[in-house]
Amino acid sequence: MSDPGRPPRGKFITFEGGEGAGKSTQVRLLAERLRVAGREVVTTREPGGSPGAEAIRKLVVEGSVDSWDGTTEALLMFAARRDHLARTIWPALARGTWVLCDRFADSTMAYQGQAHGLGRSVVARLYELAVGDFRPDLTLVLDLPVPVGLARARARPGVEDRFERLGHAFHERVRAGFLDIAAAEPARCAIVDATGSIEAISVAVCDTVRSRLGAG
Ligand code: T5A
Repeated sequence: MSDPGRPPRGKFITFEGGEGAGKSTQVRLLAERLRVAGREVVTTREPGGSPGAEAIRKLVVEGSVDSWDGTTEALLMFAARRDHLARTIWPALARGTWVLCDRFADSTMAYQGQAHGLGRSVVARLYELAVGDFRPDLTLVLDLPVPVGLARARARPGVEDRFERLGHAFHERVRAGFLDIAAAEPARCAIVDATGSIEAISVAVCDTVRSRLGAG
């Protein structure tokens, strides 16, 4: 039974996947559909999503590939995440707003933990310190072959970022990392085939939100 003295907690939905998987596109489309259905929705992203975290984003996403090693990257990601949670995500959820987030901690597990070789236990310890026992209500893992995602990312306007310049093998490890996470936590995660049209993927995303969370 809900506590009448406390506002309802919104849902926290994260979108994960490799470069160019279509996360930003699908965050925007799901937000539009939820708003039409009458929900308050905040869209946000990682790294970033609060002024402090956006400043950290600039440090990690820009510059040369070897600016940071995997450990430093993971520490920066969790510093940004802590600020993002405290200033943006948790206050919105407490108001009953739904929060749709373009990447969250599974990206640190896949990129720094798996692809950079930092290891699952180190990332899990940082998670515990920065995030505690808070978890997304639903994580949509947008999955597609690495060359397709990189081609999409490179075709969009803007400058190629540090991570896009890492090699094919790195991005294959990232993809495997996300699939491992989804296999290990099937109650939280759903894999969405991201190779189809934007509209077909949007329908799959909405169906998953409806079946898992009873809305969308
Ligand atoms: N990172 C992040 C870590 O290493 N550790 C961490 O803990 C975190 C949080 C920055 C980098 O930070 C790393 C991972 C990243 O490399 P970012 O800026 O969010 O993260 O970079 P990406 O997530 O890679 O952003 P992209 O814009 O490349 O990918 P999206 O958001 O998945 O894709 P989207 O929606 O922008 O689409 C890309 C292009 O493809 C088109 C779009 O129109 C767009 O042009 N597109 C499609 N085209 C055809 N068919 C479809 N179905 C399409 N869907 C989208």
